[in-house]
Amino acid sequence: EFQGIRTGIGNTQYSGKVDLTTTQSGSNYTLTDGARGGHKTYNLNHGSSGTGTLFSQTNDTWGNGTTSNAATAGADAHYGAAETWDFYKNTFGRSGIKNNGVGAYSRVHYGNAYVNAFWDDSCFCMTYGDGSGNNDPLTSLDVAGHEMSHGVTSNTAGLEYSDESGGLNEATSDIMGTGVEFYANNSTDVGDYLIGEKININGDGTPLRYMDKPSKDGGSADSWYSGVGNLDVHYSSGVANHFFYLLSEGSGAKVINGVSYNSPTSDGLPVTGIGRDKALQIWYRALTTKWTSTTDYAAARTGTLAAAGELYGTSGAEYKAVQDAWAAVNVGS
Ligand code: ASN
Ligand code: ZN
Ligand code: CA
Repeated sequence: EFQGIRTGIGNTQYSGKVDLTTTQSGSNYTLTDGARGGHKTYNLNHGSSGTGTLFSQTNDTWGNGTTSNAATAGADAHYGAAETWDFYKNTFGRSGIKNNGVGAYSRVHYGNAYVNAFWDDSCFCMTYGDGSGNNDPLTSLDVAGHEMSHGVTSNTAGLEYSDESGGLNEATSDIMGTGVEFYANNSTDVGDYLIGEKININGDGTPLRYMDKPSKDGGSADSWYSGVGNLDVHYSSGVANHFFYLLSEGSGAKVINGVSYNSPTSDGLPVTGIGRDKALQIWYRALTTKWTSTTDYAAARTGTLAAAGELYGTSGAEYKAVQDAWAAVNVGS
Protein backbone atom coordinates (compact mmCIF):
# COMPACT_ATOMS: atom_id res chain seq x y z
CA GLU A 1 0.00 0.00 0.00
CA PHE A 2 1.08 3.57 -0.60
CA GLN A 3 3.15 5.25 2.09
CA GLY A 4 4.61 8.71 1.67
CA ILE A 5 4.46 12.45 1.25
CA ARG A 6 1.33 14.04 -0.18
CA THR A 7 0.13 17.55 -0.96
CA GLY A 8 -3.20 18.07 0.74
CA ILE A 9 -5.49 21.06 0.93
CA GLY A 10 -6.04 23.23 3.98
CA ASN A 11 -9.18 25.31 4.32
CA THR A 12 -7.72 27.64 6.93
CA GLN A 13 -9.38 30.28 9.06
CA TYR A 14 -6.87 33.05 8.39
CA SER A 15 -5.02 32.21 5.18
CA GLY A 16 -7.70 30.92 2.84
CA LYS A 17 -7.17 27.75 0.85
CA VAL A 18 -3.56 26.57 0.99
CA ASP A 19 -1.45 23.55 0.15
CA LEU A 20 -0.43 21.41 3.12
CA THR A 21 2.28 18.78 3.09
CA THR A 22 0.83 15.64 4.64
CA THR A 23 1.65 11.95 4.93
CA GLN A 24 -0.42 9.09 3.56
CA SER A 25 -0.30 5.58 5.01
CA GLY A 26 -2.64 3.31 3.12
CA SER A 27 -6.10 4.87 3.40
CA ASN A 28 -5.07 7.26 6.18
CA TYR A 29 -3.68 10.81 6.03
CA THR A 30 -2.00 12.72 8.85
CA LEU A 31 -0.72 16.25 9.38
CA THR A 32 2.89 15.11 9.24
CA ASP A 33 5.19 17.23 7.07
CA GLY A 34 7.78 14.86 5.65
CA ALA A 35 9.30 17.68 3.60
CA ARG A 36 10.08 19.75 6.70
CA GLY A 37 11.72 17.58 9.29
CA GLY A 38 8.56 15.58 10.00
CA HIS A 39 6.74 18.46 11.71
CA LYS A 40 3.46 17.10 13.13
CA THR A 41 0.27 18.87 14.16
CA TYR A 42 -1.83 17.52 17.04
CA ASN A 43 -5.32 18.17 18.41
CA LEU A 44 -5.38 18.70 22.18
CA ASN A 45 -9.19 18.86 22.03
CA HIS A 46 -9.22 21.33 24.98
CA GLY A 47 -6.80 19.36 27.09
CA SER A 48 -3.73 21.04 28.48
CA SER A 49 -1.10 18.31 28.70
CA GLY A 50 0.44 15.65 26.53
CA THR A 51 0.08 15.72 22.78
CA GLY A 52 -3.59 14.79 22.32
CA THR A 53 -4.10 13.10 18.98
CA LEU A 54 -2.27 13.55 15.70
CA PHE A 55 -4.66 15.01 13.12
CA SER A 56 -5.65 12.00 11.06
CA GLN A 57 -8.44 11.34 8.53
CA THR A 58 -9.28 9.34 5.41
CA ASN A 59 -9.11 12.23 2.96
CA ASP A 60 -6.52 14.96 2.39
CA THR A 61 -8.65 18.12 2.72
CA TRP A 62 -8.32 19.69 6.15
CA GLY A 63 -10.72 22.07 7.87
CA ASN A 64 -13.58 24.15 6.46
CA GLY A 65 -12.37 27.68 7.14
CA THR A 66 -14.26 28.00 10.42
CA THR A 67 -14.05 26.75 13.98
CA SER A 68 -16.98 24.38 13.34
CA ASN A 69 -14.36 21.93 12.08
CA ALA A 70 -11.59 21.06 14.57
CA ALA A 71 -9.10 20.52 11.75
CA THR A 72 -9.33 24.17 10.65
CA ALA A 73 -6.99 25.34 13.41
CA GLY A 74 -4.81 22.35 12.61
CA ALA A 75 -4.61 23.48 9.00
CA ASP A 76 -3.62 27.02 10.02
CA ALA A 77 -0.97 25.75 12.45
CA HIS A 78 0.43 23.21 9.96
CA TYR A 79 0.60 25.91 7.27
CA GLY A 80 2.26 28.37 9.67
CA ALA A 81 4.89 25.80 10.62
CA ALA A 82 5.61 25.06 6.95
CA GLU A 83 5.92 28.74 6.02
CA THR A 84 8.17 29.33 9.04
CA TRP A 85 10.36 26.40 8.03
CA ASP A 86 10.57 27.67 4.43
CA PHE A 87 11.24 31.25 5.52
CA TYR A 88 14.25 30.23 7.62
CA LYS A 89 15.52 27.79 4.98
CA ASN A 90 15.19 30.08 1.99
CA THR A 91 16.06 33.38 3.69
CA PHE A 92 18.95 32.31 5.93
CA GLY A 93 19.79 28.72 4.92
CA ARG A 94 18.64 27.56 8.36
CA SER A 95 17.22 24.04 8.40
CA GLY A 96 14.74 23.97 11.27
CA ILE A 97 14.80 25.57 14.68
CA LYS A 98 18.04 23.85 15.67
CA ASN A 99 19.45 23.98 12.14
CA ASN A 100 19.67 20.20 12.18
CA GLY A 101 16.85 19.35 9.78
CA VAL A 102 14.56 18.16 12.56
CA GLY A 103 10.97 19.42 12.75
CA ALA A 104 9.10 20.42 15.90
CA TYR A 105 5.42 19.81 16.51
CA SER A 106 2.32 21.95 17.03
CA ARG A 107 -0.63 21.48 19.37
CA VAL A 108 -3.94 23.28 18.77
CA HIS A 109 -7.14 23.59 20.80
CA TYR A 110 -5.20 24.00 24.04
CA GLY A 111 -7.39 24.45 27.11
CA ASN A 112 -10.62 26.41 27.19
CA ALA A 113 -10.95 30.06 26.15
CA TYR A 114 -7.18 30.30 26.32
CA VAL A 115 -5.92 33.57 24.82
CA ASN A 116 -2.29 32.83 24.17
CA ALA A 117 0.16 30.73 22.19
CA PHE A 118 3.60 29.66 23.32
CA TRP A 119 6.78 27.90 22.37
CA ASP A 120 8.23 25.42 24.91
CA ASP A 121 11.91 24.46 24.64
CA SER A 122 11.46 21.40 26.84
CA CYS A 123 8.95 19.68 24.53
CA PHE A 124 10.37 21.40 21.44
CA CYS A 125 6.79 22.24 20.57
CA MET A 126 4.37 25.06 20.04
CA THR A 127 0.88 25.39 21.44
CA TYR A 128 -2.13 27.46 20.45
CA GLY A 129 -5.18 28.44 22.46
CA ASP A 130 -8.57 29.06 20.85
CA GLY A 131 -9.13 32.64 22.03
CA SER A 132 -11.61 34.03 24.53
CA GLY A 133 -14.74 32.55 22.97
CA ASN A 134 -12.98 29.52 21.48
CA ASN A 135 -13.58 31.00 18.03
CA ASP A 136 -10.36 32.95 17.50
CA PRO A 137 -7.52 30.43 17.60
CA LEU A 138 -4.11 32.09 17.83
CA THR A 139 -2.92 30.31 14.71
CA SER A 140 -2.17 33.22 12.35
CA LEU A 141 1.07 33.29 10.35
CA ASP A 142 2.75 36.01 12.40
CA VAL A 143 1.96 34.25 15.68
CA ALA A 144 3.24 30.92 14.34
CA GLY A 145 6.43 32.59 13.16
CA HIS A 146 6.75 34.48 16.44
CA GLU A 147 6.49 31.35 18.59
CA MET A 148 8.83 29.18 16.52
CA SER A 149 11.35 32.01 16.52
CA HIS A 150 11.54 31.79 20.30
CA GLY A 151 13.02 28.35 19.64
CA VAL A 152 15.54 29.82 17.21
CA THR A 153 16.56 32.45 19.76
CA SER A 154 16.96 29.80 22.46
CA ASN A 155 19.22 27.82 20.18
CA THR A 156 21.35 30.79 19.09
CA ALA A 157 21.93 33.95 21.17
CA GLY A 158 19.88 32.53 24.06
CA LEU A 159 18.67 36.02 25.03
CA GLU A 160 17.46 35.88 28.65
CA TYR A 161 13.72 36.51 28.94
CA SER A 162 13.98 39.50 31.27
CA ASP A 163 15.45 43.01 31.28
CA GLU A 164 16.62 44.47 27.96
CA SER A 165 17.70 41.06 26.61
CA GLY A 166 14.09 39.94 27.13
CA GLY A 167 12.85 42.83 25.02
CA LEU A 168 15.32 41.84 22.32
CA ASN A 169 14.10 38.24 22.58
CA GLU A 170 10.47 39.30 22.13
CA ALA A 171 11.34 41.71 19.31
CA THR A 172 13.27 38.98 17.52
CA SER A 173 10.09 36.91 17.53
CA ASP A 174 7.98 39.82 16.26
CA ILE A 175 10.56 40.63 13.58
CA MET A 176 10.91 37.06 12.34
CA GLY A 177 7.15 36.42 12.64
CA THR A 178 6.64 39.44 10.43
CA GLY A 179 9.31 38.07 8.10
CA VAL A 180 7.32 34.83 7.86
CA GLU A 181 4.10 36.70 7.14
CA PHE A 182 5.66 38.67 4.25
CA TYR A 183 7.52 35.57 3.01
CA ALA A 184 4.31 33.53 2.75
CA ASN A 185 2.90 36.14 0.36
CA ASN A 186 -0.60 34.92 1.21
CA SER A 187 -3.37 36.98 -0.35
CA THR A 188 -5.61 36.60 2.71
CA ASP A 189 -3.09 36.98 5.56
CA VAL A 190 -1.03 39.71 3.88
CA GLY A 191 2.34 40.97 5.10
CA ASP A 192 2.29 43.91 7.49
CA TYR A 193 4.20 45.43 10.41
CA LEU A 194 1.40 44.63 12.85
CA ILE A 195 1.41 41.64 15.20
CA GLY A 196 -1.72 39.56 15.74
CA GLU A 197 -3.97 41.59 13.45
CA LYS A 198 -5.90 38.47 12.38
CA ILE A 199 -6.76 36.92 15.73
CA ASN A 200 -9.13 39.49 17.29
CA ILE A 201 -7.02 39.49 20.43
CA ASN A 202 -8.58 42.71 21.79
CA GLY A 203 -12.12 41.77 20.80
CA ASP A 204 -12.37 44.70 18.38
CA GLY A 205 -10.14 43.47 15.57
CA THR A 206 -7.19 45.71 16.47
CA PRO A 207 -3.66 44.26 16.47
CA LEU A 208 -1.69 43.24 19.52
CA ARG A 209 1.37 45.28 18.53
CA TYR A 210 2.49 47.96 16.02
CA MET A 211 6.08 48.01 14.84
CA ASP A 212 6.03 51.46 13.21
CA LYS A 213 4.91 53.13 16.44
CA PRO A 214 4.89 50.57 19.27
CA SER A 215 3.26 52.93 21.80
CA LYS A 216 0.01 52.61 19.85
CA ASP A 217 -0.67 49.47 21.92
CA GLY A 218 -0.80 51.58 25.08
CA GLY A 219 2.22 49.98 26.75
CA SER A 220 5.19 49.51 24.46
CA ALA A 221 8.20 51.82 24.32
CA ASP A 222 8.88 53.70 21.08
CA SER A 223 12.47 54.40 22.11
CA TRP A 224 15.07 53.55 24.71
CA TYR A 225 15.29 55.16 28.14
CA SER A 226 17.08 54.15 31.31
CA GLY A 227 14.72 51.67 32.94
CA VAL A 228 13.06 50.44 29.74
CA GLY A 229 14.32 46.99 30.74
CA ASN A 230 11.96 47.03 33.72
CA LEU A 231 8.95 46.86 31.42
CA ASP A 232 7.33 43.56 30.55
CA VAL A 233 9.37 42.01 27.73
CA HIS A 234 6.40 42.42 25.36
CA TYR A 235 6.69 46.20 25.91
CA SER A 236 10.47 46.69 26.10
CA SER A 237 10.50 44.95 22.70
CA GLY A 238 9.04 48.14 21.24
CA VAL A 239 12.47 49.77 20.98
CA ALA A 240 13.76 47.02 18.70
CA ASN A 241 10.51 46.58 16.77
CA HIS A 242 10.60 50.30 16.03
CA PHE A 243 14.29 50.07 15.04
CA PHE A 244 13.49 47.23 12.65
CA TYR A 245 10.58 49.07 11.05
CA LEU A 246 12.69 52.19 10.54
CA LEU A 247 15.64 50.22 9.16
CA SER A 248 13.34 48.43 6.71
CA GLU A 249 10.94 51.14 5.64
CA GLY A 250 12.30 54.44 6.90
CA SER A 251 10.58 57.17 8.88
CA GLY A 252 7.46 59.10 7.95
CA ALA A 253 4.17 58.08 6.37
CA LYS A 254 3.88 55.05 4.11
CA VAL A 255 1.23 52.61 2.85
CA ILE A 256 2.19 48.94 2.42
CA ASN A 257 -0.33 46.30 1.27
CA GLY A 258 -3.12 48.73 2.10
CA VAL A 259 -1.97 49.43 5.68
CA SER A 260 -0.95 52.98 6.65
CA TYR A 261 2.11 53.52 8.81
CA ASN A 262 3.64 56.64 10.28
CA SER A 263 6.89 56.08 12.07
CA PRO A 264 8.30 58.90 14.20
CA THR A 265 11.94 59.22 15.28
CA SER A 266 12.99 60.23 18.77
CA ASP A 267 15.79 62.46 17.47
CA GLY A 268 13.54 64.13 14.91
CA LEU A 269 15.93 63.14 12.10
CA PRO A 270 14.70 61.13 9.12
CA VAL A 271 15.76 57.53 8.50
CA THR A 272 16.04 56.12 4.99
CA GLY A 273 15.05 52.44 4.95
CA ILE A 274 17.11 49.73 3.25
CA GLY A 275 14.26 47.26 2.73
CA ARG A 276 13.06 44.40 4.84
CA ASP A 277 15.23 41.73 3.20
CA LYS A 278 18.51 43.41 4.16
CA ALA A 279 17.19 44.36 7.59
CA LEU A 280 16.32 40.71 8.23
CA GLN A 281 19.79 39.56 7.16
CA ILE A 282 21.40 42.04 9.54
CA TRP A 283 19.15 41.05 12.46
CA TYR A 284 19.66 37.32 11.90
CA ARG A 285 23.44 37.63 11.59
CA ALA A 286 23.58 39.62 14.82
CA LEU A 287 21.31 37.08 16.57
CA THR A 288 23.31 34.07 15.43
CA THR A 289 26.88 35.38 15.49
CA LYS A 290 27.14 38.49 17.70
CA TRP A 291 24.73 38.39 20.62
CA THR A 292 24.76 36.46 23.88
CA SER A 293 22.25 35.75 26.64
CA THR A 294 22.86 39.13 28.30
CA THR A 295 22.96 41.41 25.26
CA ASP A 296 21.28 44.73 26.02
CA TYR A 297 20.23 47.50 23.66
CA ALA A 298 23.66 49.12 23.49
CA ALA A 299 25.23 45.76 22.65
CA ALA A 300 22.46 44.98 20.17
CA ARG A 301 23.43 48.16 18.36
CA THR A 302 27.11 47.16 18.29
CA GLY A 303 26.22 43.68 17.09
CA THR A 304 23.96 44.83 14.28
CA LEU A 305 26.59 47.34 13.13
CA ALA A 306 29.18 44.58 13.02
CA ALA A 307 26.76 42.35 11.12
CA ALA A 308 25.89 45.13 8.66
CA GLY A 309 29.58 45.84 8.10
CA GLU A 310 30.31 42.19 7.34
CA LEU A 311 27.33 41.85 5.03
CA TYR A 312 27.38 45.18 3.19
CA GLY A 313 30.53 47.07 4.14
CA THR A 314 30.95 49.98 6.53
CA SER A 315 30.77 52.82 4.00
CA GLY A 316 27.42 52.13 2.37
CA ALA A 317 23.79 53.05 2.93
CA GLU A 318 23.15 49.89 4.98
CA TYR A 319 25.67 50.68 7.72
CA LYS A 320 24.51 54.29 7.90
CA ALA A 321 20.87 53.21 8.09
CA VAL A 322 21.65 50.93 11.04
CA GLN A 323 23.34 53.86 12.79
CA ASP A 324 20.47 56.22 11.98
CA ALA A 325 17.72 53.79 12.97
CA TRP A 326 19.28 53.08 16.38
CA ALA A 327 19.76 56.83 16.93
CA ALA A 328 16.09 57.28 16.01
CA VAL A 329 15.09 54.99 18.91
CA ASN A 330 17.55 56.67 21.28
CA VAL A 331 20.12 53.87 21.34
CA GLY A 332 23.54 55.44 20.94
CA SER A 333 27.17 54.61 21.36
N1 ASN B 1 2.69 34.29 23.46
C1 ASN B 1 3.66 34.72 24.41
C2 ASN B 1 4.96 35.02 23.72
O1 ASN B 1 5.40 34.28 22.87
C3 ASN B 1 3.89 33.71 25.44
C4 ASN B 1 4.83 34.26 26.43
O2 ASN B 1 4.49 35.13 27.20
N2 ASN B 1 6.06 33.80 26.41
O3 ASN B 1 5.58 35.99 24.03
ZN1 ZN C 1 6.96 35.87 22.44
CA1 CA D 1 1.06 40.70 11.07
